[in-house]
Amino acid sequence: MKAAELFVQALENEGVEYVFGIPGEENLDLLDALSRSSIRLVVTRHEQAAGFMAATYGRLTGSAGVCLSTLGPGATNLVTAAAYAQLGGMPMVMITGQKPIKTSKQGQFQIVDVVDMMNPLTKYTKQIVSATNIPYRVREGFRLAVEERPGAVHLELPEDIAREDTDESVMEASLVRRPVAEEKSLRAAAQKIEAARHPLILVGAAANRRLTSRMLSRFVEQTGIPFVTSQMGKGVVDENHPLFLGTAALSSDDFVHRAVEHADLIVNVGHDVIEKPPFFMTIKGVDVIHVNFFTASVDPVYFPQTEVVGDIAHSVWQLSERVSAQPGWDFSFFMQVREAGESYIQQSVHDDHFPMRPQRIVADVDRVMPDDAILTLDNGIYKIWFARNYKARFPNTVLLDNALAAMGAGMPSAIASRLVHPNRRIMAICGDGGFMMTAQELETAVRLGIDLVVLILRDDAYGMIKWKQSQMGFQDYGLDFGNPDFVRFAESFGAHGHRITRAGELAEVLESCHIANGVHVIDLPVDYSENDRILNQEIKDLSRRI
Ligand SMILES: Cc1ncc(C[n+]2csc(CCOP(=O)(O)OP(=O)(O)O)c2C)c(N)n1
Repeated sequence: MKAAELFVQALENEGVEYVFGIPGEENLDLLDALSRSSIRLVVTRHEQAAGFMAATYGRLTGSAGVCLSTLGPGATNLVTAAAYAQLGGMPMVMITGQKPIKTSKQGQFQIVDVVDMMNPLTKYTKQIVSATNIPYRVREGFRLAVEERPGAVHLELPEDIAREDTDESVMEASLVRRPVAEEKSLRAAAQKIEAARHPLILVGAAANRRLTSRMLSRFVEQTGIPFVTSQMGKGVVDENHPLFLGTAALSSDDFVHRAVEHADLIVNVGHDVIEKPPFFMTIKGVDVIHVNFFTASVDPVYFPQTEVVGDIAHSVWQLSERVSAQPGWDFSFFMQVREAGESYIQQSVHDDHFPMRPQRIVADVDRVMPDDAILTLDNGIYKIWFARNYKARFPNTVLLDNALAAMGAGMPSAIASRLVHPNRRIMAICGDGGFMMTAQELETAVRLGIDLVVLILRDDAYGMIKWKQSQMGFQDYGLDFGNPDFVRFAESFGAHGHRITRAGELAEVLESCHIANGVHVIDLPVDYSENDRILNQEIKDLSRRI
């Protein structure tokens, strides 16, 4: 058989269901082999979007998502998605083509050293130089992509190698279990937790795994210790739980930070320094227990005193076997924080102001999304509002990127989420800036015949940067733009377009879009004029009064 066929067999052997991407002439042998495989090719309109889709597939399933591009320009278009997967800890394998490596008559046309280019953005980047290497390169690539900490992998399959004849066969995965934490560290951590006066659990990105979620929910339930989350730790434990104190969406001075400042011990589960963490290490006298797959890297903002290193789900389970609720624990201040934070959120759920303010938008979205629904957030100022006000109930139901924080991932992530979860409610939330970075994928969604809701928060500007600009005392400059008519834009793709004209309409329109079939794009004018006052002053002042 041809090497390209062996390559596709190796992908099938890894359980690959989808390949997202844009083939070039250098991938034609691979494409031909794919056409006879069990794998579904999802052709996109930009390689970056294919990468976002593959990464999201990986994030949701724990198995590597796969994307494909040609050499040179196709591969350079994958760069942002590679960084997205790598920083976000999402398993993804990128396959790129290349000119023949043995003899080529085309000089340097379109040649970029893609393997080198991917080096800082991946866990593993290799050119396949012989058909014989395919089984082990593919196996090693997939192994590394999914292994903690998951990330991006790149394999380059040159045209002449893809065409070689081979009689190699694929390699099977070995049975492997993650190492678990050692007894002494578990005992030390358990003793510290029981001896503390105000212990607090902080849930981070690496805890966003199904089994860890179960174990952590049990730990919270059993011990009664309150918890807060980072942005990418949202949903690991049900945020409607009475012990949930909030998500750290702002860097400091939100209600939730008052709880963090009050804690004398933080059990930091699944912390990843890639996420901007709440700056608790500077708090006087605070003790931090790091529960993670790896030891904490030395960092000026993070230097825990105790480390419980090993499979996180196992460590949390073991801690729950060793820690019981203590009479000396005092959570009364934490409960005041929860009460104050919650009633502040509730104040704006009926705000009829139009254009709508973000707080009411979050409340309306929350109302129409059932517990297992998935929100995929692009990057803009609304991300802060959704992170702090929306209640996620299950792991991986709020797919936001607080690692690379790249604009443009919102809609492609929603498309991939739909392929993984055909029966859940799925909604992309995008700013008008971020949406337009991958808007062409509306065509992909329509062509796939999927049901999808895309909510565009339209302020005709790069709102997040405007907020920072005003916070830093600069004049309003350089951040406004015009927009297409999003309703007609959507319709031109064969999608349905909707425009919200008063606050009361939003929940109703969202509900009807979710019930209807097809792709729905909603143009929602948003008023960000209060962002600065609220995020930088009001929340700070109110939270200080607790
Ligand atoms: C690819 C990329 N380019 C630039 C930025 C910097 N950036 C962060 S948020 C933002 C503005 C987002 O604007 P929009 O999508 O309209 O959302 P808004 O903040 O207005 O709600 C920019 C430019 C980024 N994070 N990613």
